[in-house]
Amino acid sequence: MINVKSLTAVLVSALILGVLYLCNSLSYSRTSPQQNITPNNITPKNRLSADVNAMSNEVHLVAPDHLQYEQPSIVQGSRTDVVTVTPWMAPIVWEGIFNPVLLDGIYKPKNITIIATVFAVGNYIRFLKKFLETAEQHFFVGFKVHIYVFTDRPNEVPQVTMASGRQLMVRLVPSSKRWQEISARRMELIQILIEEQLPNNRNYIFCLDVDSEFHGRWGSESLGGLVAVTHPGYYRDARSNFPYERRPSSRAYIAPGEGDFYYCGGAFGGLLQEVHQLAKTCRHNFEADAKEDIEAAWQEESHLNRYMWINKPSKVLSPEYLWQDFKPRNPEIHIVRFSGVVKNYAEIRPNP
Ligand code: UD2
Repeated sequence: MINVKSLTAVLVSALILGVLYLCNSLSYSRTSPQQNITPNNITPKNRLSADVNAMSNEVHLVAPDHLQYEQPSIVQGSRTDVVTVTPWMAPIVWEGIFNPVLLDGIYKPKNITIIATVFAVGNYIRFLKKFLETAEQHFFVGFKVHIYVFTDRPNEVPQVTMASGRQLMVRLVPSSKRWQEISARRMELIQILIEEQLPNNRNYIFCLDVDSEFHGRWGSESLGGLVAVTHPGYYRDARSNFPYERRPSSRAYIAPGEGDFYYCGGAFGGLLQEVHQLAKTCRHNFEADAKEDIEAAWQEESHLNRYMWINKPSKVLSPEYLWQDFKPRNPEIHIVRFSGVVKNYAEIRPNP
């Protein structure tokens, strides 16, 4: 015989559990993926959906139905002269290893925005016109692109006609008497830009030197969680010869037997949340060093190299993605996509 008292107790408990379950589901549905989650308002409850959103761009690659493209092969590749994967299994991007039609077919429907930052402080404003004009021709053509120009001379920002979906944003920054400070402070300003202006962490960002021009496609093949570019000056060298910071007292220190590649300070990128972490860490370490009167050998580039050694990039771009105009092309460089122009340091820098 069922006792009436215990039956009532069971029914009341079931009712309470049901109400609790409903409240719980409602509170989760308020943090649906559509909600605008910024890095500043990520709480433990919505952190998961923000991370999944960002990651899904990286892991969920959907090709358009019936897209026609060349058959891929795992036994014959067009590049046998270079290494195309790191020991931690990240692709190294060279001309010939990727299919631009297929990659654009996968990434264009994702409706992502590519953000680029470029600093043109003091005399470096003179490089901005060519940078912007050539970016129009080669940098993520057909994608939504937002270029943030940081300058102390907003009136000298050139007028460049931009295609639909592409925008230029100008941010005022103070000038400085030291080029080292201008270069290094970029990490702080990139960190703040991401925190305050770029809430959608599904998007990608590339941080680029202004004294450079595009010459060939730089597109969806370069997208990745954390993206580094191998420096054109050192990619054939032994790591003991890399210009890493060698003083153990610096937070950028890397010992002669350590490190993977020497990466450029002039081009790096990835998902917003990854680059935010990188910029925040490099800024913190640069400033902590400064309090102890240490400036790493190559300022933020040294800190970036230290960061990338520990936090391995998920995609490595070959020196096609940042060559130097004064260097003759090596045979493995089939295309130069982006390169630093020849400049007279004494003429353009505020200090020697
Ligand atoms: C290398 C790096 C650079 C940076 C630097 C170390 C490459 C190709 N370049 O170049 O990114 O890591 O070493 O600090 O990897 N800038 C101004 N106004 C100035 C000085 C600099 O706007 O007066 C900005 C500008 O965007 C420039 C960037 O800072 O492109 C780097 O300065 P740089 O080009 O003079 O540094 P460089 O050639 O030593």
